Amino acid sequence: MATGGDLLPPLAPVARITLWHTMLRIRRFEETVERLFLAGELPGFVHLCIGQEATAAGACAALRIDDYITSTHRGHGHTLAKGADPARMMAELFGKATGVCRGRGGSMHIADFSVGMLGANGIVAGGLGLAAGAAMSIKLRGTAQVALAFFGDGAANRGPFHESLNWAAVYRLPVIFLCEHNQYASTTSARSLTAVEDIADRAVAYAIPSVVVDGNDAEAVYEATRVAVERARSGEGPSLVECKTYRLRGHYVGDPTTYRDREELERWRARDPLLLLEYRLLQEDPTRAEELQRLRAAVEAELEAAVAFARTSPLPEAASALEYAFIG
Ligand SMILES: Cc1ncc(C[n+]2csc(CCOP(=O)(O)OP(=O)(O)O)c2C)c(N)n1
Ligand SMILES: [Mg+2]
Repeated sequence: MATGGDLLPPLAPVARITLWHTMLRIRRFEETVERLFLAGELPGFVHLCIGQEATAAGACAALRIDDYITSTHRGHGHTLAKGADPARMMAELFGKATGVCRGRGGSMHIADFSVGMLGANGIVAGGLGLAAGAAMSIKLRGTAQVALAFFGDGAANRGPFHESLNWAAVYRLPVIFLCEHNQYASTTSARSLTAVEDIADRAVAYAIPSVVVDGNDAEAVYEATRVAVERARSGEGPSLVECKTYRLRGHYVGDPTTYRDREELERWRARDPLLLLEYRLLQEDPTRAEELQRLRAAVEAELEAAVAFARTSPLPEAASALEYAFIG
């Protein structure tokens, strides 16, 4: 096992503004995607992570570009936070040839290997095994990388969760299992179908250290992930980080969300991760307002350019339909 990757220090003030900026980029990207989808401009099916931006931004801030992540069906935030180009991501969602997967992946199978993003996944819990496999390859190749799997509370009730944790523990793999506990799996509340309050409790069964954090606090997510990454990089094996959060939108765009009440939604809306960090940053130093405003404008310009790029890009050639497919 190679050790000695750069260990990251606690966040400096400027890095906390970057964290807020990343969350804003995700929020505005997804609000735009929602609007475009409802206008009929995007094919397929779209799951948004609005309300959960702190987990993507906080966790990826603790990773290097050559570290790996695996994602879920709700993967735009993870992909952006890991460093993918929003214009090529937008083109992917439009199914265009200039997309990060040449228009073949779309929202639910978005990936960008150039920034270590190994893929969103239509199979719930599919990413855990892929991350354990990536971590196995890191160990065999002897590099100082780590792998991190984002997964949901619903995924923790599937077999691959248990298989991946056991495998990672036995081989002391450099992997972080990061649970985005957003209280629901589709329309089912975790309370009704998950026997434990904290998914982190299950890590004990595999001798894996775990921690539960406020998943709407990007700094807390960063700090917990940083500790887990240090453990992985120094050869001490896997960790589980559970982030308590909430999706402020439906399971998918178009979900009427009749299964949750208004009061619950309002309670979580008041804990919007972007507002929480913005409040903290401005409380400490009100003069930061100008900087935040400048970043807001930059985000809008970036998005406008991304949408224009996606709209004007060509669709893949029909004759290329079988390219990049593995045909036995
Ligand atoms: C193996 C499998 N079973 C069921 C589904 C249908 N499905 C898609 S998303 C989802 C809920 C997943 O919940 P969770 O893991 O908590 O992620 P969240 O949607 O909350 O981000 C389900 C059941 C699927 N895609 N794959
Ligand atoms: Mg969930």
